[in-house]
Amino acid sequence: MSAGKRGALIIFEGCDRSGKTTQSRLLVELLKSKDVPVQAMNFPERSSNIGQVINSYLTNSKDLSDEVIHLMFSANRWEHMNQLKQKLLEGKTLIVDRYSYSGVAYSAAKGLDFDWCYAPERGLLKPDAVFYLRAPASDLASRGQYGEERYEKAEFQERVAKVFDRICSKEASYWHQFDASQPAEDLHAQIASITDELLPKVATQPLDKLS
Ligand code: NYM
Repeated sequence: MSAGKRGALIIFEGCDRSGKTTQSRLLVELLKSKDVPVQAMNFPERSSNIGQVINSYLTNSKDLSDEVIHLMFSANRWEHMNQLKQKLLEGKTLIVDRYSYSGVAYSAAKGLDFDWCYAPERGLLKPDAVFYLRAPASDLASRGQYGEERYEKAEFQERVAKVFDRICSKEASYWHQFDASQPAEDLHAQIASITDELLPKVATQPLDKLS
């Protein structure tokens, strides 16, 4: 990369089955084809010790209180922050499937206080853009059976979507909402065009923190 140019931190958010995984893959492939240094990541990152506890919880082999698992998800982001920062400063753009907002949305949907949920996220790197894939939970459910993991129930997902909507209207300056029920190629084209404008714009901006 040219001196002083950093990569962008781009997050995909949305309910389960909203197409985040497909869209992040398409965006990574596009950027690679343009020789943009890029890396895909996702949270939870299940390989660390904390990540393995989260995985046991999600696959129902372990029970933890709502508060404890919430803080584990947050700790899982914190334990990777130096690594993310370093990559961004080296000029790598990071395309991340889920971040702090999933942490808040899934826990607040269980009834935990919104501000309490957000508090441990303060100080983490602030994304340059969040691409929020939004579709009615009934549409998402009709894409096929939800899996076996915790949270994969239409009624719960509807509550999660409400919290995402609330965050989206509060953080409108860097959140971009998309209709997730449109064809994947159309969605990708919109995401690609926003990313095209974003990368040169943020390249010389300092990294910011969630406040
Ligand atoms: N999830 C994910 C949370 O509850 N809190 C978080 O902080 C994060 C990052 O984990 N149903 C939930 C949302 C998903 C589940 O994510 C696993 P994925 O993207 O399916 O691996």
